[in-house]
Amino acid sequence: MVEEKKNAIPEEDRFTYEKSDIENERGLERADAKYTGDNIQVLEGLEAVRKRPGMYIGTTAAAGLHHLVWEIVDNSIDEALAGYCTHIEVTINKDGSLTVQDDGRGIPVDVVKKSGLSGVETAFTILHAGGKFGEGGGYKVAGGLHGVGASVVNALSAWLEVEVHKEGGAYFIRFENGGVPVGHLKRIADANDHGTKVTFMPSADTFTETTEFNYETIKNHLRQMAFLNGGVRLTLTDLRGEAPVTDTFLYNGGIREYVTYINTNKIPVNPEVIYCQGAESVTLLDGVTKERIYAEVAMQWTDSYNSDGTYSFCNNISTKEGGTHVEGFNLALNRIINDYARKFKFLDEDEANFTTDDCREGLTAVISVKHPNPQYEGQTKTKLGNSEVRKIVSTVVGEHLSRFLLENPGIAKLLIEKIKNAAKARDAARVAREKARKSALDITTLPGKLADCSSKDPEKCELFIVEGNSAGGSAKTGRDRETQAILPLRGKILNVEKAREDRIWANAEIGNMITAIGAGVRDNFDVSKIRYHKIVIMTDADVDGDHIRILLLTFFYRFMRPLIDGGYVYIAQPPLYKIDLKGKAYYAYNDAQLAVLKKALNLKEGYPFQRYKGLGEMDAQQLWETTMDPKARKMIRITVDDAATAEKAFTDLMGDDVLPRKAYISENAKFASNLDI
Ligand code: 28F
Repeated sequence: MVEEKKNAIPEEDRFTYEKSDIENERGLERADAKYTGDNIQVLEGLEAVRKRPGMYIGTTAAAGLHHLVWEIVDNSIDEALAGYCTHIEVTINKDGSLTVQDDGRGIPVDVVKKSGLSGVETAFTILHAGGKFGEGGGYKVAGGLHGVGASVVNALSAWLEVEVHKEGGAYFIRFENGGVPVGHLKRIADANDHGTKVTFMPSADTFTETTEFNYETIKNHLRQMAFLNGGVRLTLTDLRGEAPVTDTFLYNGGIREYVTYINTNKIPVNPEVIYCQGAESVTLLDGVTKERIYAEVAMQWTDSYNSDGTYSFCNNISTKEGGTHVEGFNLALNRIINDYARKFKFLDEDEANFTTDDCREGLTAVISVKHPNPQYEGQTKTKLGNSEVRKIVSTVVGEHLSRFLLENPGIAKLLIEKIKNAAKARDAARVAREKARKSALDITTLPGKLADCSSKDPEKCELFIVEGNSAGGSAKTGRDRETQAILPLRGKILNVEKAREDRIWANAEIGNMITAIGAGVRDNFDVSKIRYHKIVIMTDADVDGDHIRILLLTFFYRFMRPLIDGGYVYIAQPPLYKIDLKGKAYYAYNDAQLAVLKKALNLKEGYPFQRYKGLGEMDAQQLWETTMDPKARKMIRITVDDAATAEKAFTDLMGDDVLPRKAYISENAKFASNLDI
């Protein structure tokens, strides 16, 4: 690939380029960036990132590791949004490094006045360099920073290589130990294509938990990028296994296709996705620069009953806490639906308006705005604060939706009738909820089936929700009574995805869980009131058990979302196999472990072993020592790193089409991350 410079340039003249190399670069100015103050500052800048990575990427756990990927991919996406790149390839290499390659213009290779370095070296060594908007650009979201630029990736990489193809030449530079350039940007060959390729190896000094990229995580992110940036092709390839694994995403319909994807297996009310877009110019803070704000919305109602199917983004970043773009959308939705309902007598004079929730029942909407200078607010900085956005979105949606209803009276009728039913169910549910809430709040009515623990310190307490009475009995006997409570489930629980709210409140199993957890549900769910800091789902390791597990996860996702977001939900992992040898019992939790165990005990071929069919086959002692004892057990902690994926997973599962359900159940909970807790 490139003849490696044997040894890095000695410290003292690191920023002095050999004249020959530079002047041969077809008139590139000589970069005599001597060891000046700001170059020392350059190194200190990257050192600062290495010292406090959390400041720049939010966390050094797996989520932070993947932030490095998003940073580099974002730079290619920006090149695509500028109209110069159509294909972005992400490759997880055999050695664990990751490559992102685009076919854009190629990062500028000429020398940047201010830093005296090439554009490439500036982008990869100066903090916030190449920021999207002017000096020190880049914007902060999601706990860490977004758009901090590629220099943060460089600072947190054991090594990083950049190859730029531009104007007939191929240029290369390598950095090591967190961004120290090895040699300088060199022209290494002719090139008749164009683009930028970055390969980096995350530093194990920074990412102590894991430096292993997760294929699903990257795949979900690239799919979302492809939906949000219609027309850009994103490819992911994993070279770590025996054979390469690859996925390609290209959605020319952009967010319209995103809505269609989320609505897979749901029955639409309006067959084609309603799409609207608009833009407006604003003058930036400097009072001079005019920038465009773009807003686009795609929406489709389906036969589902949930009202939280709105996904909002700003500059391709998920604004999980919503913000002014969502407020604008809700305002328009509520106004247009109610005006139409009154105009065509679906609502009588004396009847109250539909609420926004009524209007959003079964609605999947994707709201994507592009803003030159976004202001984020909220707990995790994922709430868009720019007030001018509210009007833009409200106008765009208002105009388009009212036109759609007027032009499609048949569909409008179906929609309004669905919304009207939602309003009726809301009233009925409120009555039922009021009743359930009263019983849920006075703990004395704890369900009889709950074998509670004696400790009252939620941090220490765990609630095991156990499939079947026999396993429930063993769990009650085998548990640690001080900290472990048991709630046996009688068979399948109600599928909240397909049931209307009033039926949900009437369901005993659901009511028992709400009462036991003790923190209410939905908007008045208060995570500080939960009675257990671990909610453990313990079901059989068969398809029925998996189904019950997913029904429970659907319930938690729909009614106690902070429980999942806060990482309070776990899945118990009972052993699959047991081997008795010389009076001792050995357990294996999967086929691989069974093989290892057989070898470790050097058993003869055909030595008998037990395959557990259900929890009920274990006695209390075995259940305790294999699945409940904190010192021995292995549990999966549920996290939802991508709401839309989870949304689709649930509807895939709960949808009418059995195939995705079976395929889905057989895999582990897709959005869980294994942690030995
Ligand atoms: C695999 C990662 O980083 N692609 C990129 C470009 C193209 C230009 C550019 C990037 C600093 C602030 C201008 C080229 N020609 N892929 C990438 N492709 N950065 S990053 O310019 C950055 C400069 O603004 C580019 C003309 N204009 C811009």
